[in-house]
Amino acid sequence: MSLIKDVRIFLKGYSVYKKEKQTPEAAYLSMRRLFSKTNGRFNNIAAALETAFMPKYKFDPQVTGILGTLSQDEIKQISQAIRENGFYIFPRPLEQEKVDELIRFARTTPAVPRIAGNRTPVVYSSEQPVSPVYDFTAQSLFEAPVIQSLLTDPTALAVAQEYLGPRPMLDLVTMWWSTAARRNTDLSGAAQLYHFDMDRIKFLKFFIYLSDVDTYNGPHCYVKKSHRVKPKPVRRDGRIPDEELMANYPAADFEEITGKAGTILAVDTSGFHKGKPLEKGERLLFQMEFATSMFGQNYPPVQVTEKIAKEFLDTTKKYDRTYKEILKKN
Ligand SMILES: O=C(O)CCC(=O)C(=O)O
Ligand SMILES: [Fe+2]
Repeated sequence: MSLIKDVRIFLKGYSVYKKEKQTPEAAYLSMRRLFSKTNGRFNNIAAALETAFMPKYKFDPQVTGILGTLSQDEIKQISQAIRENGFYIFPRPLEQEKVDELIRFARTTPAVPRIAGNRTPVVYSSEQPVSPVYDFTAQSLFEAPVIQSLLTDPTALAVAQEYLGPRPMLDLVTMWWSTAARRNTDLSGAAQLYHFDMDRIKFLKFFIYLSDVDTYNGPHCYVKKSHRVKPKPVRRDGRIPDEELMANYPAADFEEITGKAGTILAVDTSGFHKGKPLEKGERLLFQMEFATSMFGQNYPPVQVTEKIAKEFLDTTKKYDRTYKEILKKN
């Protein structure tokens, strides 16, 4: 399809999204193609246009939260580091109390095995897992007070705003166990082959390791600077074999990010990344993503049930744009 045609489909679909808060599939696919065809330039322009004149949230000169106490300068430096390398590893882990609470949640809340045939939710047990991945539902995540505190964390919001430009929208919240079960069977479905994400026009993910992660139990792998630079031979959507990427980027740019439980990363996953296939053990990971808009992949919104704390809903009102499309009030 020609570039012009993709732009036209995108623009038409964007106006549908603005009206209906749902993106037509064809427009979403055009955006994905335009990202590759223009080496990301299209997305930068579209993000700048869609958020032009949009006011920013005003944060205090010092913002305190899960990322520590950050001055405006530090927030700028973090954003600059992500712009440069595609990711940033925060020096300070998530406080132990929250880590423990998240693990308690993950050991008591049913999760959905990501495996063909059996999608019945189960409470994960480290003994004999049968699926390479167990996903928690967004609904169950939003209903957990500890997760509500992460979703409204001012330091994460401030970093996301600095990186993305406008008042960011929370567009995806996930958490999953990865295991060594059935390894080599479906690495693609488990996001364990290199790929880039392109669900939104521009976005930033926060990852929090909730188990100690070493080279054997699934470190997040990222090709440094690949969010900015994609050599022609690998500038395509889909999963890309390691060998092919290795032929196109210097060996020194392949980062394998290990870390203790509590390690927090900010990652622009429009660069090449994967979870390394596990050889043993398990990995528990929490993830939240902020984006310039919800244009793109349509995910079902989270229902505001009585399990969602009033304090949380009050805070979401303070950051109106961030939560207004992901939460559905009845
Ligand atoms: O498991 C990982 O480390 C990466 C998962 C992934 O591809 C993603 O969250 O976009
Ligand atoms: Fe991904």
